[in-house]
Amino acid sequence: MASSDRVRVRGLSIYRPIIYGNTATVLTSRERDALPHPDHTHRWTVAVRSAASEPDSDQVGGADDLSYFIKRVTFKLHDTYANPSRNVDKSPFEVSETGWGEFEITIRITFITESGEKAMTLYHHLKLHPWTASGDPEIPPLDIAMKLGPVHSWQYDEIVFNDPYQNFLNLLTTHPPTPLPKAKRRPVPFHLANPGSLEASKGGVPEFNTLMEKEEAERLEEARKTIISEQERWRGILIERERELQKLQGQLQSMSA
Ligand code: SLL
Repeated sequence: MASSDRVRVRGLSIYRPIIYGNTATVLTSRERDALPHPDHTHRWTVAVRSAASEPDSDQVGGADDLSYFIKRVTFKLHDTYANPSRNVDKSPFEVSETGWGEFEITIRITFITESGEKAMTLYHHLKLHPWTASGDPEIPPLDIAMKLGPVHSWQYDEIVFNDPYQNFLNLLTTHPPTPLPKAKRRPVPFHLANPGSLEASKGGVPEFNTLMEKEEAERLEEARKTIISEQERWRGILIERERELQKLQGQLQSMSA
């Protein structure tokens, strides 16, 4: 390695888009019978993948192999699982299991040694049950869930490397990420597409696209406007009540005078 490789390129940032999350399906009664765990109801896969999907694939994301910069992904499962800490040292960075319950998975990404980067920790709530009406805590029965098809819960993120080492930067630039499609070719991940409805679960295999960022910005802007108008409304109510208080205090004073 040339000594210039160990030089950091100051002021430069480079990122790689990833997704992390899970897919889950309901086990058929035949599949359940074949398992050593009769109480297991679902088969699921938790993964870290490139954000872009292979065209016409039934998999969310994963068009690019991320092992050129990721050395290991550790998925820490619930303690009810045997060997809950699962190390995956090559692509695809994923773990498939069966089970009956949802829980929080800790995902630790270790980068290749040459990167000089610290490991990164992400959290994902394993989702088995379909997206239901917002605020509705009810879990649809398994036969209905089975008809709705696979459940998808994926989060888009960008891993940013600041002041990268020259050799790591070279490595990254020789592996440009597959760009996301500009327009919607497939349903976007359900909870973003249609927060709330059971129908939203029927969308098929979702895909991330560049429009989603714009739509997210629009949702944030909408929320900001709602908050400002609520603030205005409450300020009005406060002023009115204070006026009333003053009036009543005045009356009280003149009565006791
Ligand atoms: C719950 N807090 O009560 C969660 C825990 C644990 C899930 C869920 C399989 C374990 C095994 C499994 O699904 N664990 O194979 O014994 O909902």
